[in-house]
Amino acid sequence: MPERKEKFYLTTPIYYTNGLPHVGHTYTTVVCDTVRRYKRMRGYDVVMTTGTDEHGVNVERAAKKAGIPESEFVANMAEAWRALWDELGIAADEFVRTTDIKHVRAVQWLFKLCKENGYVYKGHYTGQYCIYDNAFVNDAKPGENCPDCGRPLETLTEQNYFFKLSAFQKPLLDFYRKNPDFIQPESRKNEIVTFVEGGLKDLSITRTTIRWGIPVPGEEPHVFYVWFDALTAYLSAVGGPDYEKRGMWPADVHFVGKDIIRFHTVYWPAFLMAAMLPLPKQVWAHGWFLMDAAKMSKSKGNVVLPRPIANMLGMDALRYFMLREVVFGQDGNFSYDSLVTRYNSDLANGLGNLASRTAALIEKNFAGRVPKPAERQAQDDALAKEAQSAIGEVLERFDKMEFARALEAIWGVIAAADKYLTTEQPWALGTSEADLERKATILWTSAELLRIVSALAHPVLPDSTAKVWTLLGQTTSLDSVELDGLRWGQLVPGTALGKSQTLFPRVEKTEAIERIESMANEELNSASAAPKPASAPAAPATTAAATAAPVVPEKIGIEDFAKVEMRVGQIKTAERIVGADKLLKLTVDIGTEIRQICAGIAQYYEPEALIGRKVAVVVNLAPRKLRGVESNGMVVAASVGPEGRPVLAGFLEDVEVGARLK
Ligand code: ME8
Repeated sequence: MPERKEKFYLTTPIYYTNGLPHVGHTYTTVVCDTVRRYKRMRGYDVVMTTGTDEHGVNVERAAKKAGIPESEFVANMAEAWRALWDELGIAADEFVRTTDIKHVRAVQWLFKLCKENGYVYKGHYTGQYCIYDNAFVNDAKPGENCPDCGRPLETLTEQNYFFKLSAFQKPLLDFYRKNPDFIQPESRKNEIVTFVEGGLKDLSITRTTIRWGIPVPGEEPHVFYVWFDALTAYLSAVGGPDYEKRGMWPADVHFVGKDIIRFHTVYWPAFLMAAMLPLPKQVWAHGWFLMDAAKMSKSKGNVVLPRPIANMLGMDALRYFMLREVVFGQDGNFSYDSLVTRYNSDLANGLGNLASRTAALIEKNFAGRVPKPAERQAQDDALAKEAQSAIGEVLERFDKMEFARALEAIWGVIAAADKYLTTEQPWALGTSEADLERKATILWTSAELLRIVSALAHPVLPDSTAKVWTLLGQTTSLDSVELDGLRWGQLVPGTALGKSQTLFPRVEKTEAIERIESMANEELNSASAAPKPASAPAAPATTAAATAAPVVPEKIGIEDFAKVEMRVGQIKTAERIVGADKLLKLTVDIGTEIRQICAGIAQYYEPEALIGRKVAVVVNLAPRKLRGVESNGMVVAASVGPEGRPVLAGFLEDVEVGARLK
């Protein structure tokens, strides 16, 4: 652990604003957020930057298609990206937009430095240009397709400002040699070194054919070309020209996908060298998330959306799956099947089950207080040893960005604890003094193991581990726990357990996948049908908030309608959900049982005013999780006005609770 707080600055790419964020973007961002949380728990002063790349031809075209000004288009998009990151528990410290004035100033400042130092000149350029990737393709011939996205290239001649990239071949090669960890993973380093050794051509960094960009001061109509603009965002987020004041630059690590490694390890250090500014310490390029063996991408249209997954299984499930399933650095396949399988096996049956079993037994046998362990037996010591040595291993794995291995080590301990409980059978012990002592030792051991596991897994599963932490009666915030001080044996006997809650309810695979897919379709439809490009948040469990595309519905037969079981329900309790502005958590009496239902009405109804109110409830809807809270049914509401204000359906006459609507 650093003695004084050392700084750690990390970034995600600045994402293009011409499409919805998908699981690929989510992956880089979740990785970055995990490392951010981890470093904080190691005592660093951490800043994480993400943001949106808002200039260029694609945005110009997309805004035109949407029929709105570019500035409005990008503002909507930036909001949609920001909202999604919030929902996924991503706590970036800086969200930089390339249309921010502070960014504009930073780009113009960087250009001035490069120019003053003699690395910028005016010239003409004719080349093959991919408008989708915003890049000239060196050596391509007219009529060829883009080697990256496969779409036709366009021939372009322009007067441009050029950056003397050719002057940086040797300085870059020297830099790579002196900083062997700069390019990660190691396997990608050779690719870059070979590229630079092959010779570097000067780079055009401004355009006159694009309107939507940052102007080159005094040189209009020149605007900065996408990469000179975008890369500077990392610096503008932490002070731009005043970067020294903030003390965060240079970046400790830029996380990127392998598609943009060259821009980050060749262009970016060269721009900074030219400006005589400090260089980032590391660029980490991970592999692709593939869907049906092809790279998931907006242009191919084979994307998986993160929000429906988070709504159904909780954001932690998505975060866990992405980091556990793929070896960081390599490509990995995305499949709903493996997502739900992992959810049920590792989260519901693994961590969730261990937590609920342990808490229930402590509740039952020790009145909800952590028991005092008595004499330890060899198997208790063995488990303690395993957990203690996992701490060291997990920290080492996280340090090396081996997320899958770190999680494997944590889940290895969970499995050992599960086995321990099954063998020791604390539930089968009686009430004699010896039995009670043994029970106390076993349950303390199990609870202590859970405490360790929660702290270790917190960077990946921030929401659910915090719940386990509270369940174990821990009052400090888990975020502020220092991993370096984590040791076996710190769980204080006598601590009162917190309120128990279901962490990961088991789901039926087919139903869960259908539900996720249908929410994803709804989101894609609403995004493509809406006049604005922003991805509307997924509909909570009320028809009022449904934002489906205005397609003409097919007529259905009475037998289809009969499949929907609607009953009169009476609201018993209503409360707001922390962190979910739109949702209320209701308990509703439907005649045969009391159901927990989440409804997207929080902005329009006060919880207290709902108690006792009779509502129409769809009772045979598959349960799902909204913002991590289980919702078992749907309250029916009208959607009123352009903003879709929910108005609860009700009855003018008194009706019996449980009566069926037909
Ligand atoms: O390139 N698998 O933005 P972008 C894994 N604006 N990661 C993926 C992925 C996939 N299938 N698809 C996308 C840009 N990503 C520029 C960046 S930075 C100064 C400017 C992730 O919206 C991955 O991190 O196309 C990739 O590098 C990034 O999204 C590309 O995002």
